[in-house]
Amino acid sequence: MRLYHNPLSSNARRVQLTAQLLGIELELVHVDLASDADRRRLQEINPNGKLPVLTDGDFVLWESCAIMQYLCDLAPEQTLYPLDPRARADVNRWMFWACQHFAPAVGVLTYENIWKGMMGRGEADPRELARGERDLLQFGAVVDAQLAGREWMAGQSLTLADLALAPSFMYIERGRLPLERFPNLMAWWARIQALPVWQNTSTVW
Ligand SMILES: N[C@@H](CCC(=O)N[C@@H](CS)C(=O)NCC(=O)O)C(=O)O
Repeated sequence: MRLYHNPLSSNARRVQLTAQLLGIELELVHVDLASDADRRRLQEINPNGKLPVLTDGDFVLWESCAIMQYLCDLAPEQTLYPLDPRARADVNRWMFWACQHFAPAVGVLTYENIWKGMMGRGEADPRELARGERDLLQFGAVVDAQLAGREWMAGQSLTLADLALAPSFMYIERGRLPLERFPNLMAWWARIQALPVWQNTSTVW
């Protein structure tokens, strides 16, 4: 199986974390999002022009969380994606939530504080910073409350719920994400960082 990715992509990292924990080897294909030729090739396999994309023979799959779930479904005996309907629904809930709410709030701050300057698009916009901070504080409080008395987002073992959320923290410092005030969240983040698989997938940047 091939994974089209870029080491700076938090969405691609979700998939790499999952694959490594499942012991599934992926052939990594580096996509340079600044290259027109790479962009054209990416568009051919994902009409959204976004990473990550998985190919498994003639099967092409995009959307990071769908890829994570597919990999788990290929792995017998895996524990990252429970089979029990309620436990699975709980994990699904946090995966959708991470994509729909948490990651976009992080994205506002990482764009304003990191990518905008790198792309020569000017200074951070104070209104956008305020919007990102407001949203992230709201959603950070939800994570903090969920982690009270729990080691991991969906209970006492690591699941796709954690792996969907964790890559949003890649840029906690550079993106100036205001999350230090949440003790349960920060303790979870320390547990994530201690995972060998987190260290194996870390970017040099
Ligand atoms: N919902 C998608 C989001 C994919 C996405 O936004 N990927 C980013 C990299 S982290 C990307 O390819 N951005 C390039 C662009 O938007 O032009 C997923 O979870 O896979």
